[in-house]
Amino acid sequence: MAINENRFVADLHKLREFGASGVGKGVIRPAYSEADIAARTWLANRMADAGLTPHFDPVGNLFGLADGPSLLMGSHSDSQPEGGWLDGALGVIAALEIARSSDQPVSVVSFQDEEGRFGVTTGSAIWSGGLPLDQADELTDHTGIPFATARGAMGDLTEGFVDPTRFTGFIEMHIEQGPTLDTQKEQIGVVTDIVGIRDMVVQFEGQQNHAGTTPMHLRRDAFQALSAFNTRLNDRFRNVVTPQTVWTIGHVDLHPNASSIVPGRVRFSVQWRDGDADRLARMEEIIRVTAAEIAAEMGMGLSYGPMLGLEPVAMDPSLRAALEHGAEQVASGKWRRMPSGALHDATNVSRLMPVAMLFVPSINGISHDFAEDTAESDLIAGLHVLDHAVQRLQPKP
Ligand code: HGY
Ligand code: MN
Ligand code: MN
Repeated sequence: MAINENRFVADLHKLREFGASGVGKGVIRPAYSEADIAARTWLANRMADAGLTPHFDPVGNLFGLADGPSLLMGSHSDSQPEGGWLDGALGVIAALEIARSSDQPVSVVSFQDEEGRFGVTTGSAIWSGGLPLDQADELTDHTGIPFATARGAMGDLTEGFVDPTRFTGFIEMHIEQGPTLDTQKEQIGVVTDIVGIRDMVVQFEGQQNHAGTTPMHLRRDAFQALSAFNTRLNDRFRNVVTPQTVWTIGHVDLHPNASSIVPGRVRFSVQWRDGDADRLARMEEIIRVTAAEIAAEMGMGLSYGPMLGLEPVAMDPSLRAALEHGAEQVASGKWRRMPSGALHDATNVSRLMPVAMLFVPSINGISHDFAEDTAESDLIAGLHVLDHAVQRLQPKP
């Protein structure tokens, strides 16, 4: 059966209705939210309609299983707290369309908490054995809710973990989430490698006090500590990083966060990414040394939350070659090989089986924002590349 472009586009828009933000095409569908669980329930029904057997594992990863050995395709359907409609959703719905049109068995997956409400690509990290379930259960989100409690919201739906040996490989289609393809007016990116990441929480504890009466030289102000730490860190990193290295302080919890109180405590995330594991380790050392210096100089207590991370990984050459062949058929002269600076479930799945990834452009390179979008013609081009690749991978009689 041929792929059905209209059905693919209609399902993508249907998924967008779960947690629609009302701003552009944006969605608010964080892992285990009501909208996320409703979307997964709808997806499970679409999988069943496609002749697949829906299966929720203990952490809410949703599989649509084909009978016997199969290729696995998909991505995630949870979103960032302010997310775009395609990040993850595209890979899941494209997989569904391939599964219902392909001659060979294709299973579909939507991993849970790829966006890291509780960690880094949590659902696929647990399934792949990279993160033990008992350790994951102790992780908390930024409001203090434990992972164990959140996944309990899916309790009635879940069964055991799926045996990964039933899958012959994994292909994930995704939006690029960066400017390269859009700037170069290209349609397809075939991923060569996915960068590695480290992510941890740092806390400075000073002394909360009155903002009118506490002399400047007696303060132990947690915000001033964070500010000094950030400036010194940027300076120190300059000797170590490349133009591709990135680091972000993206979440800051300043206590008690009031205009007339010298803040006594700050807890903040530090995340850094690079394609070289040695560089990631060197950056961690710099972070820890710098934080300890600031704490000593400014009279702060210093503590760290759990350090999470994923190693850089290369894509499987034969799956990648099938995608390259498809890209040449569909978008000759308008595709490239490229690394991924964003993280993906494929990194975790590569512990279990060969993996490969395909990108389509992000308009203006914007993602993790309600404004995220891709031209419909590019979404459809990506779907056709997948279709070509899957046909090429079909076992020869
Ligand atoms: O942060 C990432 O790279 C991914 O979108 N979760
Ligand atoms: Mn994603
Ligand atoms: Mn994302």
